[in-house]
Amino acid sequence: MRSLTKRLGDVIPLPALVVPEPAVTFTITPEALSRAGEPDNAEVRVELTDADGLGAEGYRLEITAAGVTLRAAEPAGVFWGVQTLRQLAAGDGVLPGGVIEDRPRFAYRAAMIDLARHFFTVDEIKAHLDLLVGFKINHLHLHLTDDQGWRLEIPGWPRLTEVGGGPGTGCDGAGPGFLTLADYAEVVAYAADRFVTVVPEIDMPGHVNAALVAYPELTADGQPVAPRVDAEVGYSSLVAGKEETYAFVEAVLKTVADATPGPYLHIGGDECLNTSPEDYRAFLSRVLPLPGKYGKRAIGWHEIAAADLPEGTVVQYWRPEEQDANVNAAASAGRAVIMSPADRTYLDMKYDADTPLGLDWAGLVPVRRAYDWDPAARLPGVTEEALLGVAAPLWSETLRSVADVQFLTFPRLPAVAEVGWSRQDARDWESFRERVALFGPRWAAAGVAYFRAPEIDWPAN
Ligand code: TNX
Repeated sequence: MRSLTKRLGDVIPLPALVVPEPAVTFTITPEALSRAGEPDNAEVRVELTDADGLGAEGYRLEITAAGVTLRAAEPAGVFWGVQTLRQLAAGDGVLPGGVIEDRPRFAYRAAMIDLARHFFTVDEIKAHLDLLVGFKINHLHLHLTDDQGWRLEIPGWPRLTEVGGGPGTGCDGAGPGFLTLADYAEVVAYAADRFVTVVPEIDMPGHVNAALVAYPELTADGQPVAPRVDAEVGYSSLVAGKEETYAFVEAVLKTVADATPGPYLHIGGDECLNTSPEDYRAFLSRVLPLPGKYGKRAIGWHEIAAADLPEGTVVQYWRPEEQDANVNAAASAGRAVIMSPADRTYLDMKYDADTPLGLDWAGLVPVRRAYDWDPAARLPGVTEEALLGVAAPLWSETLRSVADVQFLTFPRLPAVAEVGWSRQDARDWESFRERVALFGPRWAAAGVAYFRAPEIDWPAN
């Protein structure tokens, strides 16, 4: 293990440019750090200026013996600069001297949490978000509905949450609960205060058993179906040939669009194994225009690339396969792509064969696998220009607590966050391995139940 002398580049994600001034340090007080970003802070002077060409999220930090100057063109850049300062100040408040100039590779850097298979409360979501923003994650994707539960109140459709969010919902019946629209607004506002955009997902036409249980008029024959709390996928479907389907879908999407200030509405579209290809395309031809009708951009899991995609539609690639002709065609036609290949970014995959939580259908995902890949080289023909960014989904079939969430998220989320923020040619596994080790004692002190991955030389906690 190397010595614990602080270095200016010991930041995750790795900044674009680091110019250390090794003879210089500045010691910051906890008070000044907590007020960083506010005016009249003598220790951290903030300047909003676009003189440096830092872009929407970039920032410039200069640490001298006299104090810290943080410059950015936009408030988001100030916020990310403060996250860098927090990491550098960790422990003793000593900041290494020098200059950092930083800006992200991708505009979309997301973490997803599945509230359907196991519900997490507003306070739990907020606490999780606080840990994510430290790594400059700027989108929080909420998977709100699935076979085992429906987690967002929809006025006019009360049984969705009365039944779909009630006792006995979630995998093994162990994850009940739902967000009222007021709860959702609270999460959205909390995220916005941290420069994070909430991306709500209503999964359809598959993954809808909870909705069918609540409203049997949505089933093919109008007969009730039984609730399910197992982890199977691909058995439920909305009915493409029924007008009731579209009345329901439009009411839901309008409610979610109205409640969401961010630009995206995720309509799912994955694993529709019980929907014929014709019905799938017919369904999407009516549903994909709806986000646009309500002022949003549609995102869908990449199976939607089998349908005609309206301009502006975003495709989220999730499979472990090495190519997908439809995604290729969509990218060639100018549709943006989010990369979340399961064999790299799925936080619910086991780290190794002994990991007590998680799944392994996409293989094991040790920290190095989550780190050591290039999103622009993942699918042949889907290059940098087509990419909106990177996302790390956490599906919750096996999760029962916040500690479970943290165990699968840390340290892999920081790895994916660096994939999304830092320049490919500057990234290096050995460097990441050293930098991430520094977070062990910090997470331990904060009570974060991270996984002490054997690939990393963690200091004693
Ligand atoms: C596949 S990823 C799913 C989810 C499961 C996940 C478990 C995706 C778009 N669909 O329904 O929860 O695998 O890893």
